[in-house]
Amino acid sequence: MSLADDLAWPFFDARHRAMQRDLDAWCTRHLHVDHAADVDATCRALVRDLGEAGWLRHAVAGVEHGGAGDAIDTRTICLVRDTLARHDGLADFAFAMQGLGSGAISLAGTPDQRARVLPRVARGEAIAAFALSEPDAGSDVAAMQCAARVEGDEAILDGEKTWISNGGIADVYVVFVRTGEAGGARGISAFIVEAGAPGFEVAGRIDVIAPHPLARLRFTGCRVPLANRIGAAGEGFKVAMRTLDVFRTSVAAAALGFARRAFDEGLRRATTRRMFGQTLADFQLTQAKLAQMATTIDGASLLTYRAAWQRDQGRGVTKEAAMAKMAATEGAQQVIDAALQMFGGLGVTHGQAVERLYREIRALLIYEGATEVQQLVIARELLKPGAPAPQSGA
Ligand code: COS
Repeated sequence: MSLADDLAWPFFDARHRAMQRDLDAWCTRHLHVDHAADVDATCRALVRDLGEAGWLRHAVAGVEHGGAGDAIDTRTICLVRDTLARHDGLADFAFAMQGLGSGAISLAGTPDQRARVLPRVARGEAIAAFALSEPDAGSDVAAMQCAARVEGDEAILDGEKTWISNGGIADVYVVFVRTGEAGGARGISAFIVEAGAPGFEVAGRIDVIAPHPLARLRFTGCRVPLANRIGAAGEGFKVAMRTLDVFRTSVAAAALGFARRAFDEGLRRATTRRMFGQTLADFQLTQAKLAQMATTIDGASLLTYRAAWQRDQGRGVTKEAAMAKMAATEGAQQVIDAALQMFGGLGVTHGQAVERLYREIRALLIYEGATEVQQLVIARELLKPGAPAPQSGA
């Protein structure tokens, strides 16, 4: 269940193995995050360091725009997140949000939009954010109310967004708004909004159990050039879903990184903690727990890298990404909880890795589509007309 073992799977090429080995070594040398320090300053520094070291090139597409390849390589993104998350959750956050925040531009931006934004994101000189959720439109994205009307060659945005990661520190926001070409999902468009645009403000910061930059955004007559629209008018929902197809799989990878770290911590504890004249690992109860944790991690890893590999083959992955996200995040929570239990009272003490992991994993079961949304997505794919029919018995 170590990532080094999983890299032998046929999902990967030699370049993936080399990249992961180098990143892991870089993390050991460079990642010493002070979790007591100011979270905004820490995230800015992490983006800068990841950019300078070249790791953010994997978060954007297009070699001419500073990307590592012409298309986003989902396996690489997942390996980066799996590795960073095992070392430090905030480093994973910093990497992931550069990718999610600029993902719509990588996937559907015009050449001009890509040239304007992606090189800065890849170098860590601009911080990106993805603004989709609203107070009354989280799981039900198509219910969004934040709207834009067109006047000449400008779009004028009015409304609110919430739960926006990097809100407050981002330089570039991809904002999804209702533009009214049709009702529901067919009347949404995506726009690039630069921090500092007149009429755009951070309405408030949100404190969460695993601190990271998170905010509510407000748009009041905020004017942006129509040239900042990503994709065609009314196509924003599909752009959002295509972006999530990539990044949902990578959330699964981050959950895996957390789970692998928890397993390592738990194993170390189990083999060194003595009680009743033996180690914790000598108890069959502990052995059963370790076996369950390892199996959960391997299952989640297979689902995650299956989805990543399948997308890199150019095939649809809506169902596979949803399966991976659901299984890996739910599984990681169980693994982390079991590891924490092995630490007894120490496990809930601030400063312990398992305590931090316990707080860090929780949001992953909610953002980029809660577990219940993933179940909905999987079931819809299974029940779609044209989905493979059940085979009759032998
Ligand atoms: N890729 C491309 N297109 C997609 C797509 C995907 N993965 N998923 C849906 N679409 C398309 C559909 O094909 C449909 O196109 P047509 O209008 O041409 O038929 C359109 O988008 C609308 O799809 P659908 O009818 O499924 O929309 P719903 O409003 O029913 O979508 C779910 C429901 C739950 C799937 C969607 O709202 C969702 O994913 N919600 C969770 C959002 C989320 O992750 N929020 C967190 C924000 S980031 S922290």
